[in-house]
Amino acid sequence: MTLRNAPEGFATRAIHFGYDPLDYHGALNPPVFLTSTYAFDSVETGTNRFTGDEPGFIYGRVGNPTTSILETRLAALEEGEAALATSSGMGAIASVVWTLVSAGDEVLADKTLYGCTFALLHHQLARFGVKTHFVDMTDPANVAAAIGPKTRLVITETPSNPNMRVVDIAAVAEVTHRHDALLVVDNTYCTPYLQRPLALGADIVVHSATKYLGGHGDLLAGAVVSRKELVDQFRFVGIKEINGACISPFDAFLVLRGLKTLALRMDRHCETALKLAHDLQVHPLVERVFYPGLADNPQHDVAARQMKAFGGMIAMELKGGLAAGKAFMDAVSLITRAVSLGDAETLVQHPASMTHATYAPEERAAHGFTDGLIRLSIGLEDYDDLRGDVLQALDRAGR
Ligand code: 4LM
Repeated sequence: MTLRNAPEGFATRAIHFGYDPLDYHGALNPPVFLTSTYAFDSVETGTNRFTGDEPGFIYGRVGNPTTSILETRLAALEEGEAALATSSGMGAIASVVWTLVSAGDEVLADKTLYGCTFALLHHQLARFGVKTHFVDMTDPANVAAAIGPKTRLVITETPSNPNMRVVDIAAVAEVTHRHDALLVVDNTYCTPYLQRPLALGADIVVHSATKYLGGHGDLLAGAVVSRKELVDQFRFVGIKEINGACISPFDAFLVLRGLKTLALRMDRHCETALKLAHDLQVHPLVERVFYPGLADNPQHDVAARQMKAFGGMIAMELKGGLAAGKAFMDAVSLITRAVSLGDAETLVQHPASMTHATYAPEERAAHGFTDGLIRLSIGLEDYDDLRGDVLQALDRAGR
């Protein structure tokens, strides 16, 4: 896919692309168009907009001028032709999946995914005659072995939620395309600042914009970026006719505001996470740290090749297992006990009982994460304060 607006750098595009204040009375920020419907100047215009013969807005479920600015900007940042903003990350994933699969099709997914994505693919699609197979995509040979003539979609997150496994996007894209399937990459953990899956060969990128893109824990949003032909289908079939998961214009405005500082925030998230991962790795109470920036991480080389930096998420297991993990989480004071990620505040949560409670205990074991795993979303606080809280909580957990 071609890079739109190529001469400008990432941060410049994140601040400016797709909006000229002089088109809107000089307003520095885009107006929020709070309207559900749009007037047609004649029946003919309305009819032509419905057939697609004339450009223009029809109804808020399929488009809004504020949202369009966000979509143009996200497409430019992900190096895609077009984007669709949605009401949440699950809205984005559901729009893609429900638009593209039919009864009898199969989906191939990586073995660890965000809990509700797993639930959609494993529990819900099965009710409609679509079977999902899960394989460990950290080895692309497993994709080659499991993909078949019925495989419509190959789906992965990288790094994966919650245990930070890294999948080689280019290698999996190559296998996927040999079998005429489409590769979907959930780029929530990285954002386009750290990783651009379309440039690596993926067909569709999905996001929970609730996380780093919004960046402030004050909205729910999602996005899909792909070729225009596919994005049109997600909009006019997925959102318009299947799930109605359109973003609110005000939330689109908030995501645009968040994007202005995305590059700055990601640099800080990554820098702090790398420091903390190193400090945790040598702590006597810590059994294992899952962070692709650590040199002994099994997928460190792939991560270094396809990511600009290693992200702001860390998972770890403590030596005392689940009991020590719970004691650690109850002992933090600066850090907030909460699910979600990508906010200014550092958050800690327990995947087995929270974000990944959709996996049955035996599924958690089969899919490779333990009940003792703890997940940290590293915020933007001063490093010494964050480190101090982690150390005192580990100290109390170890007593
Ligand atoms: C969480 N995650 O992990 P909405 N894709 C990924 C995600 O992590 C999430 C979604 C999609 C968490 C939420 C509670 C990789 C969500 C779904 O929550 O629908 O915007 O995104 O803590």
